[in-house]
Amino acid sequence: MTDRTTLHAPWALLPGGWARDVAITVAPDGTIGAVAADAPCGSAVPLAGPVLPGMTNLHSHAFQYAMAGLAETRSPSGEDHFWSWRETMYRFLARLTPDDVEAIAAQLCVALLKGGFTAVVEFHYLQADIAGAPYADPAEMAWRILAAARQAGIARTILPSLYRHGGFGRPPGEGQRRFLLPAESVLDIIAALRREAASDPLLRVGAAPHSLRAVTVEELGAFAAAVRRADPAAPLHIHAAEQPREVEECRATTGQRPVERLLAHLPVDRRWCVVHATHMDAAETAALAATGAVAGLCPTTEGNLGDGVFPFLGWRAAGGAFGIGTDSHVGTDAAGELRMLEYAQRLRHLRRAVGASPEQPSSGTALWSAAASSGAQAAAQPTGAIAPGRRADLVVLDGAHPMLAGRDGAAIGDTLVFAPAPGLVRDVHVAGRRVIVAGHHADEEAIATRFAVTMRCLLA
Ligand code: NGQ
Ligand code: ZN
Repeated sequence: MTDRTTLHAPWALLPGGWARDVAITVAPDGTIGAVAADAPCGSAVPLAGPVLPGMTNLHSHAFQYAMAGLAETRSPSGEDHFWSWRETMYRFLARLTPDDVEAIAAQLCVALLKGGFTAVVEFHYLQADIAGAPYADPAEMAWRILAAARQAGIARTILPSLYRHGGFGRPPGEGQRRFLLPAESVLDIIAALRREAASDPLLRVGAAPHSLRAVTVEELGAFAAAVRRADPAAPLHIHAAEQPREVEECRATTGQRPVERLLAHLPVDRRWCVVHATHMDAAETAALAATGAVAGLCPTTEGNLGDGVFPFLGWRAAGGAFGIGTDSHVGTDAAGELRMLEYAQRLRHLRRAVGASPEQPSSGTALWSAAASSGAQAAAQPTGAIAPGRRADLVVLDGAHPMLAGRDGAAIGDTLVFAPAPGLVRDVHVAGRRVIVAGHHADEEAIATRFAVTMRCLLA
C-alpha cells in the first residue's frame, strides 16, 4: 500500500456502538486515520459486510493446540482433574522440538485469525530443550513462535516466562524441567525480542511470571522491577487462583490467598493481566478490579479443565476490565469464547444478558467491545477499537450470509456471538492488510500440511 485507502462498511462497531454506512480511512502504515458514519461509499473500497474491531487473544500456550482432544479420556482411577491433565500435558511437551512448536504455532495462528483474533499473546514458558538445558540461543523457542505468527500474519505479543518452583515451597518436578531458566536468561530473551520489535511493528514484548506457585513474591518483585526498568510500559501477565487447591496451598504456606498475596506484594496496575482469577473472594475481586488490571478469562479452557466459574458479576460491578484468551486452544474462535463466558454466568446465576449493560444492551456487542478493548490493553497493542490512531485490525463479516439477512446493528453483534452461523467471519485485516480473504489464508495449505506431518510424527 502506498496510498491512503478508504474502506466502507454497511455497519461498523465503533466505540459508541453500531453505526451505519461507515467510512474508515487507513494510512499506508496500517493506522486508522478518519472514521465517519453515515458516509456514502463513493470511491471507497466496499467491505464484504459489517466490521468489528479485531479481537486480541490475550492468553496462549501455542504448543498445547497439538493436544486438543487428546486429554479427554477417563483414567483407570477416575481421578481426572486439572492436576492430572497437567501431568498429561507435561508428558506431551517433553518431546517437542523447535520445529514442532513452529509448525503447531503456525497452524494455530491461522485458526485464530479465522476465528476473529487479530493478535495473540503468547505466555511463553516452554523455553528449554528436551533435557531442560537452555538452547544455544536461549531465545530459540521464542523465535519459533515469532516466525509462526509472522508467517500467519497475526499481530503478536510475546511474554517470556519466569518459572522457578514446582509449587508453593516445592522443588520443580521432572515434567517442569523445560520451563526453568534463570531470571537473567529470561531477561536476556526479553531484551533480544525487544530489539527485534524495533523493526517489527506487529510485535510487542512483555513478561510472564508463571504463577505464585512457580515464583516466590520476592523473585516476582525483582523480576517485574527489572522488566519495568527496561520498559515501563511492558505488559506483565501471571496465572492466579485457577484452582481451589492452589488457593488452599497458598493460604497454608503463606497465610494469604493468591490474588490477595499478589496485591500485597506487587504494584499491580493496568499493564498487568491476571489470568483466570477464578477463585477470588469478594475483597480480592474488588481490590484487583480497582487496580485497572485486566482479568484474562479463558472460558473454553477453564470449562475443559474444570476450573470453576469466574466471579464476573462482582468483577463488573467493581468496574473490572476483562479480555479473552484461548489458552490451551480447545477453542479457537473469539465468539465461542464470549458465548462460553456468558453461558457459564447464565448457568450459575439463572439469568440472561449478563454481559450487557444499560449503555450497551446487546450482550454480544457489549462482550465483543469490552474484550477487544481490554485485550488490546493487556497485549500493549494499539488496537481494540475502530477509531483514529488505532491500527486497522478488523474483522469483516459476510454480509451475504443468510443468518445476517434483515439484521441490523446490535442484532449483528448478537448473531456473531449467539447464533449458529458457520462462516460468518469472512475477511480479517491486520494493520490494514487482508490476511484472511473469504475465509481462507494464502498459506493455509502449506501450513496445514506441515502441521499434519508434525502431528503424525508426534503421535506415531
Ligand atoms: C499452563 N495452564 O501454564 O499451561 C497452565 C497449566 C500450571 C492453565 N493454567 C500449568 N490453564 O498452571 O501449572
Ligand atoms: Zn495459561
